[in-house]
Amino acid sequence: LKQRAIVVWMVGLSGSGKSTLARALENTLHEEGYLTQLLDGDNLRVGLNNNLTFSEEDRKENIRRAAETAKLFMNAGLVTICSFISPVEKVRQRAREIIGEGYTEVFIECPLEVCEQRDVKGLYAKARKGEIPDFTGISAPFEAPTSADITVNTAEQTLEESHQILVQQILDRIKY
Ligand code: GGZ
Repeated sequence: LKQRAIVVWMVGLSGSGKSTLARALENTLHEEGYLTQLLDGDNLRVGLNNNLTFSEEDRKENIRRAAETAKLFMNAGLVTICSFISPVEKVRQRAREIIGEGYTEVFIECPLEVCEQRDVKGLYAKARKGEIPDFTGISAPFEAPTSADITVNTAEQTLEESHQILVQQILDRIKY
């Protein structure tokens, strides 16, 4: 297999562009002939993690299960792309410990104000009205990563620019 398996762990607020960049990264890596697996908060919470809420405890468990699952795929040789808010340093540290050497943290940086203006799914408006409890950035904490391996800024760059940076950085780490 002509690839180094790693876990690309994407961190960022709702609306920062994580899922979009994760899917785009997966598509490009496919085109380049790499085998990948995508794990996304949105879809893991429908299946494997469907008993979990957004309480601090449940987010911790969400990330623990995601990290354990990612490790299985990584050890099977796949470039595993994970897209979870992963809001606090403590849970990211846990993911880093579970996954070990291949853990590659990517911060999808975007100010809360910009995410809130985008409000793609109308969740921020609902959170402001108190209709969604524990909403990250509004009524639940988000600690910006301070030790990310790669950072892209979707407020200052176009999606295409962020994508290109990400692809280049990841290819450098996975190609022989
Ligand atoms: C944050 C929430 C919440 C609350 C629902 N807080 O942008 P989205 O909608 O499509 O993706 C978000 C997703 C976040 O799930 P994660 O598993 O990534 O979160 S964590 O890592 O913190 O466990 C958002 C939606 O779920 N969503 N309620 N209260 N995001």
